Amino acid sequence: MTPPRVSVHRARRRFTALTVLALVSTFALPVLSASPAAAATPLRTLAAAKGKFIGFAAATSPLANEAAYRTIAQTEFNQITAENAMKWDATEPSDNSWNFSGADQIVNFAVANNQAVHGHTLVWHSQTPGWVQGLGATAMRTAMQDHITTLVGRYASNTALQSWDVVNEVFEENGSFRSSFWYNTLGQSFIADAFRYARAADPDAKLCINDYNVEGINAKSTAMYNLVQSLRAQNVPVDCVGFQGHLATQYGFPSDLQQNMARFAALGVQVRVTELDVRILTPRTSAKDTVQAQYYTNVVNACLAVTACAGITIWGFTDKYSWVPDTFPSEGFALPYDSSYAVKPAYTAINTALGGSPNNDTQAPTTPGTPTASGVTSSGVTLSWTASTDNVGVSGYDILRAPGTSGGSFAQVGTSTTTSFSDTGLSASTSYRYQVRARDAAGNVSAASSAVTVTTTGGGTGGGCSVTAAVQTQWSGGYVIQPVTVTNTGTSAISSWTVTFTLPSGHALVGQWNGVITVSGGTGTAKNANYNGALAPGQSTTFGFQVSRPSSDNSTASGFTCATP
Ligand code: 9MR
Repeated sequence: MTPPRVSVHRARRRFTALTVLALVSTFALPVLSASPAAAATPLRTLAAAKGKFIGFAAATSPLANEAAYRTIAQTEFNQITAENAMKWDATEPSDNSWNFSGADQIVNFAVANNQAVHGHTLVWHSQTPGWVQGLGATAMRTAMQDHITTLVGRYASNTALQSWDVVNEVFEENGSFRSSFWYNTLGQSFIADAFRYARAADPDAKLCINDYNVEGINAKSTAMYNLVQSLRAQNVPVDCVGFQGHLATQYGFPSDLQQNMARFAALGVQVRVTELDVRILTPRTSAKDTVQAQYYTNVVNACLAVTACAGITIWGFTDKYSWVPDTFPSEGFALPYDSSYAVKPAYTAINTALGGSPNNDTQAPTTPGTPTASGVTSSGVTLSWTASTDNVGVSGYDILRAPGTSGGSFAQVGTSTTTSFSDTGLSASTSYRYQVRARDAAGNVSAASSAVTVTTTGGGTGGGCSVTAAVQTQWSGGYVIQPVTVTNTGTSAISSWTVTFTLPSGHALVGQWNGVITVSGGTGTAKNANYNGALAPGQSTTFGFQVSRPSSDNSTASGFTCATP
């Protein structure tokens, strides 16, 4: 047995503007574990891969007016329930006087975003206008039939509208029928009648009975179980059972949720979690966020474990719009996004339980090492570089290329999941610059590495050489070019080589090794040392040098070319 939970239908408290202000300032916390919407795989993608829906209850005003709300609504969810817009007081406020504006708005949004709609709710004791409540038995039954026929009929041919809560909250906590005006006027037959009217109006929709505090196995859920069994035995078209899932961390998790779902599933009905939220006692803390996240995990796991569980609808998604604080003044923060639309640990929990690997990661990988070039030919080059590191893990590298030895702009020419990349299709005797940058799974991108300049060979045979150069390190007053790699790209040995490069004005050579470098005007000329001029075909050697430059200047030597005289 789960501990008793407080009714979700305690009278709503009306707040004065002053009270609301006081609450806002009491609740104004430093942001806890919330971060900008993670670049995680959306919940709807993950849920669909598991054959489940993941939905939310939509409020019409932010859906119409807030881009941030809409973006999350369409990106993350593949199912929508109208939080209030399809209820009786919204759709038929007086007898046969209809208002479908909110209902249509939600259905249209769902159609536009390839989402299923769950109609909520046809026959309920709450949010039903007084004109219905005061009717005698015959007129009340007729009003119920008219309401169901018109509302369900309106969307029956719309493939987005896939299911309805036909009757809602018909039990008391002890499992007896709720003493509502429906029951008191019509007796329990109103339930079977409602299902039959709904089936007649839409033969394809899944027809559900829905309630709260029925997540675990208890007197109320057992009464519901018995009713569903008995209705189905009488061929009443009950297809589905909704467990609302208004949970609160202070009452503990209904650990027999999965078992409870499974016993309903064995009756042949679909089950679903229809109104999930997990409220906490204010103030919000990270410890409470963690407990709340675990509850969300548990619900997702239970649904995944029961084949007949079609999916989960969260009752909203942002703490900005939640029924909880209005009903339970010292409780709230029940949803997976905070009131600024940042994800909370609960979001991460749902995403993870659905098989995603979100990490709320905003830290970019470190910058990769300057690429070095090898295997330079007349049309290609192989680049390799030192790996980046990342707090979560590097998922790959982008390879960027710019034309020439300076100027132009870098454009991405490929990606690699290793620390090397071969570029092909280059022009002979042409210079290119390459940079690499790293990505992580959350989409964070590192800075681009320093560039290496590559000059393709002339494409002929015989002696020839290529050169690549990398900036090993730099500071405000200078830099080191190392290694400059000279490769014999020909088919016969060479005995000497000459590399030329451009030194920007104000740059001066202050050190060199493994080569003999002279500078004249803005051109550097490097000849081999007496021990590294001889290179067999394919063989490489390296040299390097150090340059001083004005502290305001961050350019480096460029335009390396190689010749074999
Ligand atoms: O979230 C709904 C809130 O905006 C309404 O004021 C309230 C009126 O009763 O209904 C809320 O939604 C309820 C749902 O329709 C049925 N199950 C309980 C939900 C929370 O009260």
